[in-house]
Amino acid sequence: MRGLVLIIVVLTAFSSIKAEGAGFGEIQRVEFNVTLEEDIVVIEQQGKRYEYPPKEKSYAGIKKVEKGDLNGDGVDEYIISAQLQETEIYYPDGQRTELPMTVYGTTIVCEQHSGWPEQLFVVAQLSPGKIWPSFKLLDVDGDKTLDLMAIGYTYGHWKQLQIASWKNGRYIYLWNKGGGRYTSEHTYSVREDGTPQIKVGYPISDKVGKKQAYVIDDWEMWVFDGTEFVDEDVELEE
Ligand SMILES: [Ca+2]
Ligand SMILES: [Ca+2]
Repeated sequence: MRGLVLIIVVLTAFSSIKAEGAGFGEIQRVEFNVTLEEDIVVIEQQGKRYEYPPKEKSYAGIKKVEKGDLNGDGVDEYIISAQLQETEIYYPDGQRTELPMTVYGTTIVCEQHSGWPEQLFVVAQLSPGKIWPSFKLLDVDGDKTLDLMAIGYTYGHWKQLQIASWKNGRYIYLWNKGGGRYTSEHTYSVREDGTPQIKVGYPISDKVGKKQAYVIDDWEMWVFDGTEFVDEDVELEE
């Protein structure tokens, strides 16, 4: 038993380091454990156990699981979206902030290693928006390898995106703008000539009578220039 515990501790440390090295370590979320039990995906976190497919309908839990080869090595990764409890956040400097009990939506990429087929190693974590996490696997940058578009929503029901792509041995963001609460809305589409674009809306606070409301009336268009998304208006001015 002690040997098993030690292995899990070492593996957890290993996957944390990997996730940070992959450029996703700006904010370290609550650690959780992802395993496979036959065909059931299990996330254990804060003493809670979430299964997919879920046994019952619940607000918190695993919402979507797909397999896809994101790093082009011929082996499928597990991509998992889940709505999880959140009680604290760890920052890279070790600082810890306690939060009121709430939930956050997250999408993780997990690798399955042949030595421990039942353990899924979290190698990347994206958390756009706050609620209703989901994702799409699609080749945004046109290099013939699938990229991960993580989708979330804010409480204003604005859709927010983060896009991760495997480049030179690590995951990098192709798109990571906004993502907080009440900050922006992102709409992805592809032009007729094949150029990906993301329309970004910025809400402003507007006082309607005594009520404070947020409305979006400020829009930008970002286009993919082959390497990154650039603001179309800024590009035109040059
Ligand atoms: Ca792979
Ligand atoms: Ca790609």
